[in-house]
Amino acid sequence: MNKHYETARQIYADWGVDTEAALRRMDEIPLSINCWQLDDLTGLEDFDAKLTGGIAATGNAPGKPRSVEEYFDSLNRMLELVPGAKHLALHSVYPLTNGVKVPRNQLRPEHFAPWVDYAREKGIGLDFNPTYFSHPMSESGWTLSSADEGVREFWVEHGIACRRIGAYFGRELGETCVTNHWIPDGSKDTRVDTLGPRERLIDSLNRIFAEPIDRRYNVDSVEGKVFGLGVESYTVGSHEFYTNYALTTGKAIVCMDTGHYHPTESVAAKLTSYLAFGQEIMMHLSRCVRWDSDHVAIANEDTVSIMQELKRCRGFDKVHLGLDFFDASIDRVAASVIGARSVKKALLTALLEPTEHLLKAEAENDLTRRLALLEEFRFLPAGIVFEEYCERHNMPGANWLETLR
Ligand code: RNT
Ligand code: ZN
Repeated sequence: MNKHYETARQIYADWGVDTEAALRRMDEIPLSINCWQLDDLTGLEDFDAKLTGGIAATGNAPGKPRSVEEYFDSLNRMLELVPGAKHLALHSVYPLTNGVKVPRNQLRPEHFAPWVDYAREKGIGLDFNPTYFSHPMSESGWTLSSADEGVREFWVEHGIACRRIGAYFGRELGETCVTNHWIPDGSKDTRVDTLGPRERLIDSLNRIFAEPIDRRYNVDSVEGKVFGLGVESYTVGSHEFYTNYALTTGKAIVCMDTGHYHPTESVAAKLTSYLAFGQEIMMHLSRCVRWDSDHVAIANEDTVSIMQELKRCRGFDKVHLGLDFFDASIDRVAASVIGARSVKKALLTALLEPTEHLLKAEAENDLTRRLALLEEFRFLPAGIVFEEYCERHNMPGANWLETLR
């Protein structure tokens, strides 16, 4: 036990918080780590692949994997530094086929079978993402909402193929897979017909989700967005579009990426409007610096507020926590570790919050006390409890970077 833990435990106990219960809860809430931070979303099919679709990994830090072996080396080192329950979120461009190139609309569970073995060995779950970009068929900038029936059909087939892979992950690993659908479709300049693409997208999604799949194995999420690079004026799959799709069809849940809103919009503030309707939510925790920049997630106010909201409304069973960032300007393994550990620290901070005191002050309309306590609780010693958490998982604490280096 780290020498400060007992003190921290006592400080929290004085506020009626059981640190041991919080540590147990930490192990029940998995964090889905995006596999694509480790290689700038290049994938395992083509190490020269170019990223398209209005997203970008900028920077040129050394150490980018140049082979499947190097990729796994990065992945292993990353997983060894993130304590507690984890999923790995894969993208469809990470199949393990011994160099055989499989068209995206023909991908099958067997192309990801080694990932299931890997996940089992590491004791983690798997999530999945179809890749509706970085491909000749997405070059026009339109995929599931394309006016070209051939293009649309190809991507519908891809979506169907990916859901089946997600269901395979869930069935094999006994842990629900979230398959997240994000498409780049939109327009750089003013779009005149904004309805047509949205009607086509509804039709494509309905076709993708037509096959019933047991929700214990796979849940699909749909991810909206404000804009992308070169797609500044119109985005077919907006937040409102997917919210309506999810609520009216029940075929998918909404994925909220913290980088996909107007800069002053708070994702934390949106959550209970979904939970009040019994909706599940997928989260892509990221950090937008001025725009959807996909900077490494940190334990800033945005992240902490999301965790606090979920703690206060007991929403953790309805919300899947995932990461989504790709920063190539710093060491890629360290970037992944920093993002994952920061989100876990934010989660622990929220789990340790003496929420009962806040609720009581609020119920008694003692607004002075509510604000006074909110401010005091920011600086309770959650960091010491996190060190203890790392130690119990046989992982380094605050000095983890030395281990990695
Ligand atoms: C893009 C979306 C999407 C991607 C990943 C790689 O703006 O955030 O989630 O980042 O699929
Ligand atoms: Zn995202």
